[in-house]
Amino acid sequence: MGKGEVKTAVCFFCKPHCRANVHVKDDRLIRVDPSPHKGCRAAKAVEWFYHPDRLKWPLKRVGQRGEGRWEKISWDQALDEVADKLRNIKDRYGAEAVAAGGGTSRTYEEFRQRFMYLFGSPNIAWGGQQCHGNSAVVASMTYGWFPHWSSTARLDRTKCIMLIGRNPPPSFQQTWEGILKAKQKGSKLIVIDPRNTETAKNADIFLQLRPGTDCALLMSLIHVIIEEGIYDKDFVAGWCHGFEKLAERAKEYEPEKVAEITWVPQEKIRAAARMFASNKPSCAVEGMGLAQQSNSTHALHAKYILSAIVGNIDVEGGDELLGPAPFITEHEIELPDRLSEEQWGKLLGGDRYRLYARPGYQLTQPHVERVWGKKCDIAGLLAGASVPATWRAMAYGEPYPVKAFITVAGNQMLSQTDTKLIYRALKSLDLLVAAEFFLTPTAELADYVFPAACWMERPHLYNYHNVHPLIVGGEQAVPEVIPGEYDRRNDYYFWRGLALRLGQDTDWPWETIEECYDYRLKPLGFTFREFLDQGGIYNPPRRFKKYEQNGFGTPTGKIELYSTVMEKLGYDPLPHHREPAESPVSQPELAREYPLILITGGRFLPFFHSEWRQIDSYRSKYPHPIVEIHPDTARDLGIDDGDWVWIESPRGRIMQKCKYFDDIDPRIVHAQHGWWYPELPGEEPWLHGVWISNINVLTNSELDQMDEAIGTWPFKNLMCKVYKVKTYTGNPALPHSV
Ligand SMILES: Nc1nc2c(c(=O)[nH]1)N[C@H]1C(S)=C(S)[C@@H](COP(=O)(O)OP(=O)(O)OC[C@H]3O[C@@H](n4cnc5c(=O)[nH]c(N)nc54)[C@H](O)[C@@H]3O)O[C@H]1N2
Ligand SMILES: Nc1nc2c(c(=O)[nH]1)N[C@H]1C(S)=C(S)[C@@H](COP(=O)(O)OP(=O)(O)OC[C@H]3O[C@@H](n4cnc5c(=O)[nH]c(N)nc54)[C@H](O)[C@@H]3O)O[C@H]1N2
Ligand code: SF4
Ligand SMILES: [Mo]
Repeated sequence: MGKGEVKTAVCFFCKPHCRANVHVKDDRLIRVDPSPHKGCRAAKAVEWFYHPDRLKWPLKRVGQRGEGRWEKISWDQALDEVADKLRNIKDRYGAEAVAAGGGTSRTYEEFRQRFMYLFGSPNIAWGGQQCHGNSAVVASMTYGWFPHWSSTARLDRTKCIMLIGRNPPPSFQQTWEGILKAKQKGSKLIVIDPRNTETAKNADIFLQLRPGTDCALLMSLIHVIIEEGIYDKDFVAGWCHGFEKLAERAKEYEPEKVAEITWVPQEKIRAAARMFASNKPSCAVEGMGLAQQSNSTHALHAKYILSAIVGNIDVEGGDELLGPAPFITEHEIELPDRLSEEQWGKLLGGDRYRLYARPGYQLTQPHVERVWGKKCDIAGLLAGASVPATWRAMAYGEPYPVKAFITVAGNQMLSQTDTKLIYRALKSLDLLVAAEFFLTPTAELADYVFPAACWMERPHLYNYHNVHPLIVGGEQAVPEVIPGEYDRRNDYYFWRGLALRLGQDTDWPWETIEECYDYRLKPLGFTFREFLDQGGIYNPPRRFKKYEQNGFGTPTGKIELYSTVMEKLGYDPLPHHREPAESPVSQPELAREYPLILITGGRFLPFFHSEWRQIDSYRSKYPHPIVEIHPDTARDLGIDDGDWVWIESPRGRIMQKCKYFDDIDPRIVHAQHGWWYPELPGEEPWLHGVWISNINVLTNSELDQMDEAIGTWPFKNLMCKVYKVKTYTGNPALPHSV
């Protein structure tokens, strides 16, 4: 027996991305030291790593798509065959007929971009439109940078924190720890959420709003702050563009009127405005409750304006604009300018959601680069093709056919909007390739599945898309390949493998990811190994008020309360409330049949999106999907606590288990996302139970129901009805696990 070792890797089981100690002996994973964060999944790393369902070899489909019959093949054969097919599709339909995507950032996304741009396709369709990508783009157009909330140290200096649709106890535990500490030091907490969550219960002021009305609420806060003259007059005069026009617009949002729109009492609106403006530095942190709306651009713009007029920008404890890290950034690796403008013009959805496409990028990015002095992308990496538009191109060939899709680290059948459309799209393809850990419902529909190395099996240099200067490094702890046992490779190997076979050789000089990291760290004067040996963390001192030297990275060099970018793109330059595309107010007819407002996907422990459902020690404790319903509503509908109920929207119905939940308005229900049943068969029609409890069977994909400038799909403002699932005593007709 060899001697045990401890290696430090960057953990990707969840968002803190801790450097985690991985104990290894004779190439076997022994354990990972869990972090102190509540619900740390690293404690289950061994159960996850050696789970019998984890993919070990590349698989090639035999039989019909979705039939669940696979042949084990080598990496070389799989890469050769996929590359051939991609070449054929490009020859026949053009490079844009190949799209690529993934989910929340989990891997080396920069190489997906590099591969695709060099291949000639702009169509990268991932989740950024509804998760942080939209925040980053709106922040870029307003501030010329994205104030990133990932650091919690800054909360030490914060006097008032406003959480807008963010519920950190289950979603960002480290942020929650920071908030609790800040509260102990006297910081105020304002929470805006339709549910009275643990977060809300800790708030000094809780604004329990109607879903999808955040923009009206935030504009009303702005109204009060301007009306009462409690904004930062010097900062506004010196550094903000368009205050007069903003003040004019804000007049429309009197608290009296906004109370009706939002269901938030006007006194609370006034109190929150005063608290936020008078306890400084304050900072406003948005979450998916704000970001996943059909009016997300305006709601986000209003949030950024609110912070700006009280003078919170780039001050310690406020909304800090930290700038990029001084190394070769991910964006420099991506090579977006190698794609011709002609090909950029084909970006799916780019003509409609222009802020999130090339036009928006071209209006914002040069100013970002002017101020920060390098190709650091805030506006661009996160932008891309409209996801629903991409599914439509696959399913219907409109506006042109998309014939191949490569998904790395995404489970779209569970995580993206309108599962029926996605299913139709994936089934229409000539080629679906997935790089995965498990045979998810999405991977089950693939032609080739590549077994990916996980975070313990790969090195990583983590900087979260250049949004801050912090760099974290971790080493590979466990081998990717143990002959005869498994043959996994990291996602860099996958992309480079395809690239080399498709004539991109000169652009991929680094044989391994470590070599690429050596190259990226050169400006800092050390190699990747040296960086790890020094402790693997680069965290330069933060500097504030940097705009005093170079201005802000926007077209006017000021914070754009009035957005010249939006104006040029043909959108309203100032925020306005737009009713959710699907709401009792915008669609009273529909509301007769679907009377309840549906919000989806509020985070909960221990799960992370659709992952971990096959891990017995978790599933045995959390076996079922939960829909929260107010007891009054449930009783009226004859539903008991714990009953299985159908949740139905105009798109379809699924079932979850009712939990009586007092802390929600009786007119709203909240359903969990990410539920599939790995224990059910993988072949069609089962697809591991993807149609049973998956909330995205109910969400929508009509292009005119998405946010107008970015294309965000609204996960948090829809309509539904609920009713009890029929059961017959003594004969539970449902599958055991359900
Ligand atoms: N209705 C509703 N839907 C939602 C949300 C909601 O609130 N409501 N939230 C949305 C949000 S914010 C997001 S970010 C998305 C998330 O969407 P996804 O990221 O698609 O969700 P996951 O279930 O985490 O799927 C990721 C898949 O990638 C695999 N994977 C993980 N790491 C790696 C890796 O390093 N390499 C490879 N090759 N594979 C890997 C995992 O096994 C998993 O199957 O879901 C969205 N879906
Ligand atoms: N345990 C766990 N942690 C996770 C994840 C996970 O899947 N599981 N996913 C990670 C990812 S990718 C992300 S993006 C983050 C997301 O984490 P958060 O940003 O916290 O997002 P959610 O939990 O989706 O929603 C936050 C709150 O928004 C509220 N909300 C719903 N509709 C509205 C609305 O219209 N307005 C307002 N103001 N609030 C509303 C919900 O009630 C919920 O309490 O979590 C990350 N962390
Ligand atoms: S599971 Fe999450 S909290 Fe635990 S070590 Fe990994 S990143 Fe950190
Ligand atoms: Mo996300």
